[in-house]
Amino acid sequence: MEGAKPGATEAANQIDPKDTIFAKIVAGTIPCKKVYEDEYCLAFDDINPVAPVHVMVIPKHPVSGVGNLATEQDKKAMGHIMAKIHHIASLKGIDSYRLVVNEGVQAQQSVRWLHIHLIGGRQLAWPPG
Ligand code: D5M
Repeated sequence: MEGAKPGATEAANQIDPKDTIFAKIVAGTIPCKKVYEDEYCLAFDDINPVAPVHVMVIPKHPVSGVGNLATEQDKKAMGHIMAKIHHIASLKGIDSYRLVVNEGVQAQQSVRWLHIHLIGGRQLAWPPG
C-alpha cells in the first residue's frame, strides 16, 4: 500500500500526546479560536480549514488516538464529546456536518492527540478521498 512505510504507524503511536501542539492549546500556551469548552472537551477552529466550518473537537486530557481509548476517563470524555457535537455545530450556525477521525499514519493523522474534525457549511461530497 502507498502512503505509509512498514512500521510507520507503530512509530507514530510512540509519540506522547503531551508533546503535541494540542497539549499546548489545552494548556493555553498556544492560542486558538475557541468555539466551546467545558470540563471534558475543547473545540476550536481548525487552522487549515477544508470547509467554511471546520472545528477541532478534542478531549482535554491526553489521548493519542482511537486505538488508545482505554480508561474510564477516556470513555466518559468521548461519550460526552459525542453528546456535545451537535451543540458545537449549532454554535457555528449549522445542523448538518461530517465528523472525521484520522487514526494513524496511513489515515494521515498528523497530530497525535485524538481529535474529531467537525466539517460543514457547504455541500460535502461522498465518498471522501
Ligand atoms: O488533523 C490535524 C488538524 O489539526 C489539521 O486539520 C490542522 C489542525 N491544526 C494543527 N495545528 C493547529 C493549531 N495550532 N490550531 C488549530 N488547528 C490546528 P489530522 O487529522 O491529524 O491530520
